[in-house]
Amino acid sequence: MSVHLVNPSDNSFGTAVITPRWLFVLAAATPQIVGDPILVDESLEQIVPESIKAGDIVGISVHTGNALRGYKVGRMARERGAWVVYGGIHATLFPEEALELGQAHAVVKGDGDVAWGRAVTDCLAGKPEKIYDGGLIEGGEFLAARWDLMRPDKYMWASVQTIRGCPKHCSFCSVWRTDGQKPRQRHFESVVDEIVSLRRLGFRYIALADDNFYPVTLTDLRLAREQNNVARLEELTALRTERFQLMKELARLPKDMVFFTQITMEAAEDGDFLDAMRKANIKGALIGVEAVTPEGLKAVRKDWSCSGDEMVEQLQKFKQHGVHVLGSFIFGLPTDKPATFDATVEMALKAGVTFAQFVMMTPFPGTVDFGRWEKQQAAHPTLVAGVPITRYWLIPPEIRPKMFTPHPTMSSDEIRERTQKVWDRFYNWGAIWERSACTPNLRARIAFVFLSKLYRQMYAGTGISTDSVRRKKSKKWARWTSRQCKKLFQARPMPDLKSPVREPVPGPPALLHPAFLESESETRSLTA
Ligand code: B12
Ligand code: SF4
Repeated sequence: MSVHLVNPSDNSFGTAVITPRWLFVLAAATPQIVGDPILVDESLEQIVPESIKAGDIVGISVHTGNALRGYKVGRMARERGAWVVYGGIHATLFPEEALELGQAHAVVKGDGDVAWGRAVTDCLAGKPEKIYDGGLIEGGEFLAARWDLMRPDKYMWASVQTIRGCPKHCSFCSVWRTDGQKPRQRHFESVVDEIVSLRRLGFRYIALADDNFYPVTLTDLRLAREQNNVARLEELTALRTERFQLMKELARLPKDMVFFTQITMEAAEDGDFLDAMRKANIKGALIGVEAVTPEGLKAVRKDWSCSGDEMVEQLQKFKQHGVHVLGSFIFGLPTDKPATFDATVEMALKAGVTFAQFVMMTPFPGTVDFGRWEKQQAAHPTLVAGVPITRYWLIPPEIRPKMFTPHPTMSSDEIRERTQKVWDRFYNWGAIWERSACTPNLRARIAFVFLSKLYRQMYAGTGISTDSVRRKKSKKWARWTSRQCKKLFQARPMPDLKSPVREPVPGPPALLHPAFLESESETRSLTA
């Protein structure tokens, strides 16, 4: 018998931008007794049904966007006599749906690092439980991925997670609810060893698949000190110190390595942190800007973020410290007006963000927005092809609306068209060429142009467009461009590369305070 792990996708491009990390982590979690699992990433190519035999175990990961395809794969596998197990964020939130529509034998909720092994063992014994609660494991328990099972020629970037969870509570985001508000930080040694194994294979571009790379703000530290909360101050300082240790180690890796992460804009306050990022070759970060007006920020519960010129300045700080920004903006918020679209793109251009994404408001399950919408819909549910709109992921993609929640003043079409125009303006050839000046040489500049166009095509071209000819053309273009980009990202493998030698530290590492937590003596009196 074999174990198969399937990453479902309706769109196969032959080459993918980023490795789906769960696939390689679950491979590491697969009990040795069943041998190496067979990994199928459908964003490369679709699964071959004949590869599944009776008695095999098939693990399928679903997020909301690929749930429908995932259920189809599961039904196919069950029909062929396999054990079917689901996991991932969507299955965590809707286990009953996976059992019913995906014909699962079992669903693993939460983290799979430990629970997947139990599910496999029980399937082998012919007695899987319906639900396994993987919960939220500690950072130290996160498994390193099995990169030896990856096809390196198929991906541009590999992904390594350094931290899970986020202390914020944005209304459109499920992370703080499903992954917790307590940051779960992985030991930096494990992160670095994994990155070294990827560089050996020829990967120099690594996406740090983090919820928020800056888990401790200066305000958090200040508050803990003002409240005389020594335990909290120690805890936060330890987290911060380990962030710096990680970055120090990353800085010792081959100089051609490039990292990219996700971070909140608050990091602009911390020059030391941004400098450490630059030295660590963390050259870019996705920042959820979401909205540019105070009303918009309040609507998404991000009123801790600044707006207007202050926002421009904060975004510019990243670039000044050598960290490029991929700004992420949401359109379709109830506070949006027609003028918001131009104001947003102008802000993005003024702030000099290197990349930007403009997504349309989607109520993802598990979020505050989703809960509110579901309540509103409860009395008179809107149906599309017989499916309640609050289960939009079950509507066939060809007839699925592009927006789900009505806007008080604009139609969905108006929002979609205006969003498309914003993408077109931000990613026109002239604007991209101008932005590409930030690269060090012509080769990098060409890579930048290709990547910008690919990014725009993959997100805006296939997602927003309602016109099927445009969508098809867009997919073809994305397929061709991704092949060219792959070549630009390839690096010479370094099979002999070793992890940097770590000197044994006598006792716990010295805790790193920011300057405002001042003199050593005051710190000692607080933590004594
Ligand atoms: C890195 C990341 C990205 C990266 C890389 C994506 C990639 N190809 O890997 C980028 C920036 C490209 C990205 C894009 C998007 N992302 Co994203 N992303 C993440 C992030 C931060 C980490 C994902 C990750 O790699 N984690 C590491 C792995 C190891 O963890 P994991 O996937 O959760 O898997 C564990 C468990 O879930 C479980 N498990 C998972 N699968 C299975 C299967 C089985 C059988 C079992 C037993 C267990 C199991 O075990 C694993 C190990 O513990 C998550 C947030 C999060 N905390 O999950 C959001 C997240 C997954 N993204 C999200 C979204 C919405 C998107 C976008 C739609 C954003 C947008 N509007 O464009 C796109 C969609 C891209 C796509 N088509 O997949 C949402 C999904 C919400 C939902 N309900 O589906 C999340 C949860 C963030 C959020 N704000 O809520 N994303
Ligand atoms: S959107 Fe970002 S900052 Fe807000 S809760 Fe989610 S991960 Fe945290």
